Amino acid sequence: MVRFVACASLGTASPGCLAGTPLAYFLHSAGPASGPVRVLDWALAALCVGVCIVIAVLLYAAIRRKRRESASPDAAPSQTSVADERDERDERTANRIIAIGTAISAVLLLGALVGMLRVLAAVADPPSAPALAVTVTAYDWWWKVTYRTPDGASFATANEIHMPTGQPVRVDLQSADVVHAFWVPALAGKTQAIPGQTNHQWLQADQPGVWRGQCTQFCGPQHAHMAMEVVAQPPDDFAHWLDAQAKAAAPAPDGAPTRGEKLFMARCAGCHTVRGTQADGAQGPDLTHLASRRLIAAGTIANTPANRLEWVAHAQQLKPESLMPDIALTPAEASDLSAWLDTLQ
Ligand code: HEC
Ligand SMILES: [Cu+2]
Repeated sequence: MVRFVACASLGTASPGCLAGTPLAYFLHSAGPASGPVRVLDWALAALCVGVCIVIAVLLYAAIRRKRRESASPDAAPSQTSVADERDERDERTANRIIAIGTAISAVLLLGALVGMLRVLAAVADPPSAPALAVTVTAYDWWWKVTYRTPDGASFATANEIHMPTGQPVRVDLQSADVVHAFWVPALAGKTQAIPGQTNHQWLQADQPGVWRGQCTQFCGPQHAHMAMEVVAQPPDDFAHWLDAQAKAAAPAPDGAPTRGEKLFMARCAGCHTVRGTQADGAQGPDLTHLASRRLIAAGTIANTPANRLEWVAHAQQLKPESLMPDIALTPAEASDLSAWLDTLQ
């Protein structure tokens, strides 16, 4: 926790500093859509700490006064007029303190309101028109990401949003089932994904890097395992990535489907699409370039060949109630399938 706050407050995005901490970047800003929000975060945090300190001082003073009063019992009857005068004075002071306190609170709260409105206005629109728009559709419990290529075609990936650095990207946010919310703290505030409507937000990353995001609207048993990553790349690298992802899966070298591919068509194609094959299921993520992704199951596990097989066999243990069933395979089938999944680069 201490390391986390220290790293985040220094504003260092160095992976070494924050690596391994889920959503470690929520106190760090990596672009202009989140910068003003972060300033507001820290200002409000400072204000709250200030209020806590004032309350602590008041409590201390009240307790001390109580102790002093009980130590010196009421004045003798002959002194009542002096005591009355003191009470009156005390009451006047108390009223003054209440008035000043109310005024200070009102000014601070109004200041916070003005600050918030200014931040909302500052992040409402990107500095320039977004060159790229991606559609992010929330599903129980993963994210479909749809891109349009410069020549007008479109294709989908899952749970990993790539974007070029230094320019705003518009996110058109939809939901396929229930209400979800999309939040990549380092890049922008959160926006809800609501069935039947499209909400918009924009992201911009000043530097190349990978930032984690998370569903932030409770959407069912696997809500906590509904993360995604935003990968910001220099524009040239991004253009290459887009080209490669737009392509269909590479066919087998001799043209004939392998045993692994056939198995996939029989057991997986009803739910998953692999472009360039007959698999065109829409219930699960597009797997055309599965092996190129960093994580699977919506940011839950590293995308290694062993983990992919583990996921196929035990999805219900790794992500109970997820809409991917456990699929029992013999060791020979598993290795055939694995060999084919490896080719989906
Ligand atoms: C009944 C539909 C269904 C079937 C059949 C199915 N899947 Fe899935 N699969 C899903 C869903 C839904 C997800 C998303 C789960 C999540 O992350 O919550 C998923 C996720 C995955 C992922 C993770 C993808 C990513 O990028 O996160 C892989 C890999 C995968 N499935 C492989 C397979 C393979 C291989 C088969 C066949 C042996 C298969 N699936 C059969 C529905 C299905
Ligand atoms: Cu959720």
